[in-house]
Amino acid sequence: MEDLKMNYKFPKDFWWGSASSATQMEGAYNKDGKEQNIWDYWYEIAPEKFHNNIGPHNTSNFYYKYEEDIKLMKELGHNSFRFSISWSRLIKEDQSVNEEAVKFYNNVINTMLQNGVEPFINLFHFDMPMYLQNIGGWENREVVTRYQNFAKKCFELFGDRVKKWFTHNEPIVPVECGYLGHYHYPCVVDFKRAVQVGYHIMLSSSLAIMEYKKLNQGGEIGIIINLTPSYPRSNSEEDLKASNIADLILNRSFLDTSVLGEFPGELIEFVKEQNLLPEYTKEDMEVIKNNTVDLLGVNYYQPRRVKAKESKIEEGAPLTPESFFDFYDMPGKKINPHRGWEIYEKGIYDLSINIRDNYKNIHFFISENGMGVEGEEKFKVDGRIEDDYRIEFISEHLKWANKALNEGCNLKGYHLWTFMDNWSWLNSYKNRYGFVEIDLNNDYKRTPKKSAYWFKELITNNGF
Ligand code: BGP
Repeated sequence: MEDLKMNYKFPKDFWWGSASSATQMEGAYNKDGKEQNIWDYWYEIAPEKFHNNIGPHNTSNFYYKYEEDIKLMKELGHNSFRFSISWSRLIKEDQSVNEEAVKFYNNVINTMLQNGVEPFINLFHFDMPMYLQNIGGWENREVVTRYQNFAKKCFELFGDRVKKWFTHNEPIVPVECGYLGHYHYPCVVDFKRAVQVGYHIMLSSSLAIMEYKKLNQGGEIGIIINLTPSYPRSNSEEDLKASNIADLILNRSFLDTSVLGEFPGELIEFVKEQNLLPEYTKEDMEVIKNNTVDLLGVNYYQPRRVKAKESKIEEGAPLTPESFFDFYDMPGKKINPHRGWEIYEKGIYDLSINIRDNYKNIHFFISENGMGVEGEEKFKVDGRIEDDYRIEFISEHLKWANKALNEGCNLKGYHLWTFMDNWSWLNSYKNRYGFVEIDLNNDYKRTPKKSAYWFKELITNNGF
């Protein structure tokens, strides 16, 4: 790839670190009062859905090993780490607070602060408590209120020390995977229900922001969105239109709402035309308008290459966003062969410029970016994984991030997905993403990979 320049310097106070989520790393799925979430339940009824039948019960055990892990973060030079609070661990079905969970999260937060690793906390990372899914999950307005209460409780319990909060991780995922595809429970394909879910998630985000502001705790609150810049195949009217719809549904429905406080007018038109309008109230729309985010986390993995609809829609097939556009295979594109995702480093620059120019130049950070690799053991030399491909992946993305920074983008940090290899939705341990290897056959022993030391050096120099 084009070498943009030789030295890449980042600001002194740049946030360097990594991200993970409760279900993917905690373990102790049924210990100390934790109740079931949709993942625990789904694994119970359909273990064959999960790669090698490994479910969320087999994670890296951060619940028991957090001290060791946080010390390792410090050793590796990280100044921040994002994790999520498990709703079904903290709040019981009878709505009381689980004191064991409070103790655990307090210990984690305090240990992080003692080690100079700033906690960034996210409230929802795909893990709906089963007792709430049973009453309709995000389709039910009551669940939005229950989330609002959960968020408020988290701020009250931990907000004296935690100054970076996020309401959701990738709000589109429960919509797209749970209600437009078969990837997440409840595996429904119904565009209208999906729109209701998306609307309620965005409303819940604004209500959490409202609660946070009332408490005046002196921190910041945002949301984490996975932006997938949408590139049309050509400049033909049809391709441009298709790419615009993809962008509208997949990016702007979440980005505009969070930062600007309104659903894009075009999206509302589209939803009305297709008879997909969700149930909403004027009061709730006011809440969305008045409670926008202070900062943004952007997860960036891959772009979307879009063309006008060419494939036939099967008779009787349900309406989905993909009824309105097709994806196309761009010749010569770079691919991560393990995960099948396109690698397009410049996407990070394009999305940054978009935020600078169209979203109030709000401050944001890259909250996830990473490379999942299958069979990493084969890159082991003298007991350590020599993941030069990951070093290249990170540095190529950082070059473009650096260019964005130099052109006035308000970029504050970079977090890799993820700190240590973790369990993933459906794919379990198929693709490894971490700076640190987890040995599943040896009590989840942690061993830093080559990239961990390279990243440490980068942090020490604030550049490379
Ligand atoms: C993001 C999620 C993470 C993580 C990552 C990698 O979308 O926020 O939870 O899993 O993607 O994806 P995967 O694990 O599916 O390869």
